[in-house]
Amino acid sequence: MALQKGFRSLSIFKNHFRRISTSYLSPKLEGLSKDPSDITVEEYKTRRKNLIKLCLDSEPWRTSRNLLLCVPAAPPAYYSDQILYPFRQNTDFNYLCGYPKPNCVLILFTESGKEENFKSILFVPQPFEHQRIWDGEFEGEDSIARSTGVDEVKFTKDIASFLSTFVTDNSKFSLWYNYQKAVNPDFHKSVMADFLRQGKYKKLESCDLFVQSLRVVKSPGEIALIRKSMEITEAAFAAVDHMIDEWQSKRSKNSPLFEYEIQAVMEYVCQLNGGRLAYIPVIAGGNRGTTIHYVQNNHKIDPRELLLIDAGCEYKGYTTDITRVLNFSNLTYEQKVIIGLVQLVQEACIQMCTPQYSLNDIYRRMITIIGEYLQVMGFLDLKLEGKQFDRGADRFCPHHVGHYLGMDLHDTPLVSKEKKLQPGTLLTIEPGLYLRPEYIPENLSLFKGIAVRLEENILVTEKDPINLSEKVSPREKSFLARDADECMIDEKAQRIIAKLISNTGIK
Ligand SMILES: [Mn+2]
Repeated sequence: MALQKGFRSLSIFKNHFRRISTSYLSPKLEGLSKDPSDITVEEYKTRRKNLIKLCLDSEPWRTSRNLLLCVPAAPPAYYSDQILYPFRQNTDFNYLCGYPKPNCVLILFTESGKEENFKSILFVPQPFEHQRIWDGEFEGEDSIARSTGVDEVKFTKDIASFLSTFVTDNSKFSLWYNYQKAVNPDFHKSVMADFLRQGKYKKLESCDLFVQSLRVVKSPGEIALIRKSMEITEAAFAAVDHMIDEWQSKRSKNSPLFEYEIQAVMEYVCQLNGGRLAYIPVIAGGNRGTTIHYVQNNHKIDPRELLLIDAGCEYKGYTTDITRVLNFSNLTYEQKVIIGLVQLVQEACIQMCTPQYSLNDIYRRMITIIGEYLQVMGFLDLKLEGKQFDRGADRFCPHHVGHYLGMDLHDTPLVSKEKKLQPGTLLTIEPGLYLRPEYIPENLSLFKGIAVRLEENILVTEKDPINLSEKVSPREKSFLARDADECMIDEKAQRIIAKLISNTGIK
């Protein structure tokens, strides 16, 4: 039985490679730009300096300006006994020093009379004897200090004694440590819980909001890495386009295409280029797209249905997050109407990605346009107003218009979505419409099960927003422009939408 199964999967494997090893893949990959430089040591130093400044400036009236700031690295995560998941560093720790190993602790502190000259110590686990046999050679303290730019590298076993000396030397200090959300529970239990119990600090606060308020504005070095991550995403979507073309040209009843095959190709292209998928992608055919977090990806693709792909790449800690909708046969009128609407909403929302607006401003605009259109179409009662109107529209688009993007997929969640966008901020704009059958009146039953989300990654500037993802599965190649006229919604509907958009005051 096992052998037979083995043979079966071998043939799938071959078939799969035939699909992706043809000429279309390699030129695309060779065309990728040179690897941008990593974040420099100088930039890590600047980030730490900016953070200290924010903490000190938050209490200008204090007589004592001493502080002790503690940011732990993530612990390793286990899949099962001793078997590791791929390691992912605590993002704030990564942002502040870039050191990629688990169970470290970064401490920044100022001492009496030398507030402007803060010091940084990176505590790393001391390698036990023979560890190199399991984990490779220990890098060495000097090398770690050079690559992170910290003043000193010590071993984590010495943190407790460092803390007690600090307390003796500095009677008044504020402690910056997020004890409510201990990033590293073992470190919290073994060191910090006791230190907190002693209560020697004058004030206890978390610096998470300050770190995130720095992270939300991207530096040129970060934008270069994001662009590279985007190029890989572009290559991954292009490989999918080609795989689908090939599948369609040779389509037969005996050769189904499964959603996970698309996931596999994207994973392959990301890894081949030094990245990885940033999250489990959503590869959802037809009605499954109305389940926002559908990640099973185990169904056959029905060429009569739309296919929603939400996927992104993480490259050197920087993430992209893209959604496209593909079709395999002529679109139905209903599909065209929904796609056309989402496209127009998206264009209107992207125009708002400027320092005049906040994410929530854009969200409210999206809900207004979607709701009014759904009323015109007969999906929502024309009499709905206020909260009921919002609730009605929310059924068809139950998520926000977007989120900040960067090192994390849902980046800097502590930065309010009411805050006006700042130049250098990266965000997603991802309006969607999900026509779950239970919300669709019978006279509109042909709309049942249609799911469309279009997601772009937008960089806010002083002037016009920049769409970093416009080359990802560009519209010429995806359904929207395979046949441009085909895809436009009819003139009357277009006029209605144009009017609705102009009513919202967007130019
Ligand atoms: Mn997203």
